[in-house]
Amino acid sequence: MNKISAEIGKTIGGNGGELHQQATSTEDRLTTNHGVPVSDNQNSLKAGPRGPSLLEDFVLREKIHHFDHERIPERIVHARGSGAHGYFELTKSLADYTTAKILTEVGEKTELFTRFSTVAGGAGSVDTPRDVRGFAVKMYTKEGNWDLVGNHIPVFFIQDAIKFPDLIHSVKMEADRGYPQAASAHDTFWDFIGLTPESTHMIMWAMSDRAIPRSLRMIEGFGVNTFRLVNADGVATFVKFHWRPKLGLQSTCWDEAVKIAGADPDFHRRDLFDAIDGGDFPEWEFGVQLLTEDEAAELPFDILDATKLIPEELYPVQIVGRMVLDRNATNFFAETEQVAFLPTNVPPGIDFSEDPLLQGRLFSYQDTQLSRLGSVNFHQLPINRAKGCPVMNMQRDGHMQMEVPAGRANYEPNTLAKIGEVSGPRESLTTGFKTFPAPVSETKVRVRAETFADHYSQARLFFRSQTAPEQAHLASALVFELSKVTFDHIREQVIGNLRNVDETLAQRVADGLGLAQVPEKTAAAAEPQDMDLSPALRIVGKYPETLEGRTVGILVADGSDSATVDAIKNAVIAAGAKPKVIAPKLNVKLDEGDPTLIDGQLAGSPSVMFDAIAVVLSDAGVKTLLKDGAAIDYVKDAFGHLKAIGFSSDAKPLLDKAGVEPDAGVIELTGKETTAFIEQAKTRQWDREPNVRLLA
Ligand code: HDE
Repeated sequence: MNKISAEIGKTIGGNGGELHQQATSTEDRLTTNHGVPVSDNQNSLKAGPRGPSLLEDFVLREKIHHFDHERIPERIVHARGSGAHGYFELTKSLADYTTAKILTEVGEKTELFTRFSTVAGGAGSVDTPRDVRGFAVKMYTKEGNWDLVGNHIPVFFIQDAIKFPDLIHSVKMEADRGYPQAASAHDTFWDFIGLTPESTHMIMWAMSDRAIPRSLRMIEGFGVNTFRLVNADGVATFVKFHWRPKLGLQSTCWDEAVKIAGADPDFHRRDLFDAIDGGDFPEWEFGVQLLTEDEAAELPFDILDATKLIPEELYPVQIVGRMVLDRNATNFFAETEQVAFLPTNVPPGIDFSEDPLLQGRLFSYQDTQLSRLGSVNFHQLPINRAKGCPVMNMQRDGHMQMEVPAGRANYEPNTLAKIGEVSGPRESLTTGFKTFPAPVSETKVRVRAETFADHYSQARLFFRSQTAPEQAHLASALVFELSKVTFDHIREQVIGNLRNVDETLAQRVADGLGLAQVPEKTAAAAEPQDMDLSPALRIVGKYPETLEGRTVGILVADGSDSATVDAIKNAVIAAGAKPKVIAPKLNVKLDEGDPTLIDGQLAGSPSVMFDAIAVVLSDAGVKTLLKDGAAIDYVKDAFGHLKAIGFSSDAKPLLDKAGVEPDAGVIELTGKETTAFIEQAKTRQWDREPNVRLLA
């Protein structure tokens, strides 16, 4: 602030001018966007201290003008996202199948940027709705960017790209009323789903607990569409891509997800940021399922149909690499918001299949970037720029050109642009991208292939492969969603479809909704088949039980025993998790010692934010907390959400008031013994569920 304005600031009642530092050199000097030094960033230019403001004030006008245009259109789908930088490392060569260097050079690390997202909600919506999660990875390979733009569910709602706008319109907030936000539990979505039986398999996944993940660090990822790998001999192999979280796959309970949305709308974004910030880098295995054309032809479904998966029991996922996310974005907008994924970004050696959903995606993403980022030069933004290799061609100019191409030759071939001995850049028949010459010779038609007709067998496979608690959650999710539907005929249509999946499921949903009878069964285009169950489709039991990467909330108050608190903290850390000490006030006097700072204030840190809880209270402490609804809910919710609860003996009255009944997951902490508590904290208490919740 300069002298005059500081004086004016003081004269007219102060604007904090005396708190503002002055620049000391050109290095720390505030400037306009054009580099003109700014003398006063607190006051606009006025005719006299009390105005009016002057149009001449270019500092003010530039600042407001830029601010007015700070937002770009959010993504029409996947608007809400969180991203991080990291690397891919190949652990096993796929040279027999592909020439892509990223899949053949074992040990090479390739920089990448990953963006996770929800699908339906806007950019400012909450992190924990029931929804599909996007799992998009941009790998900056030596042969150009490879964008593997997948989801956390291996199948999709529709088979043909032409249905995508209808699907998305139906799930987004309803056209006339502008709600609900980030929710599928409404008429238009289920209207579309009921009339689109091909979506039934995906609905099974979307109604399962997979759609309410505990953490973005604990989701699987899938390329969904079938791709091809092409080797040096030009031989193609069909491939499905998989990401597997090292921390295992974990979900929340529905009631928990709803409460997290209120307690911390940024729950997943914060969790990812904090983990990476704290050096706890999330990691995924990268795997492939490989099939020859002949093997694909033998499958009882079409490999080009994105509503189908290939059971891992038939074609195991071969782990060939890993992804580590080890750096948060420096700037959310510049990176996470402006990152532009294109399924068309594939290096030589990876190619597309004829999957009609994928084919539609191949032009859509390029197109959407133009309306979102506003320029054909969006690839020049730092986050989108190919980093593993030079980018050279004769494309020029355009809105927001950020390069300054030198030379006269902006055409090819030419003799004027010299790169070493060559007048380049030039095409390369040996290393350039070559499309796999899949034979095409057919009549032009608008039809759905007969091989896409079976809409229910894999939905049945999914439902029947789940464990009992998972089936109950799935059925209950359907009840919840359909209870929000206001038209009987829509509900009936959906349940009529479900009868093709599993009669007991349809019955449970009808009972859960209180329908007098199960609606009429929908005629299936192809009779559903029973397939061998696939345990790989479960969450429960699929990965080893662990506390790694999780958080344990330890509720304390003045007078709590510090030795017990320390013992739990140490045991939690030893198990790879984070302890968070929660108390009614930010400072607490354990054992009546000196006040220590805790991690979270009780009202703002409900137990939904933790994977297990411990309650360590003195006799006096518990008496106070018995009058605090937040403390009672803390315990009640943890019990209802099937979490392990460790407690000191004096804390027992709080558990009683919260309605906690003894079971294997409710453990009295005696002395420094924490083993039983830590063991139970590694898993949800599924056996408890029938005692705390009525499920369909
Ligand atoms: Fe997308 N999708 N999609 N999608 N999709 C977009 O592209 C589209 C589909 C997926 O973090 C958009 O840049 C069509 C399947 C992810 O930035 C848009 C069809 C799968 C993301 C678009 C599909 C996906 C998108 C919106 C049917 C799983 C977020 C903004 C033919 C394999 C990427 C954008 C990010 C984003 C179109 C279907 C995954 C509009 C037309 C199937 C993870 O171009």
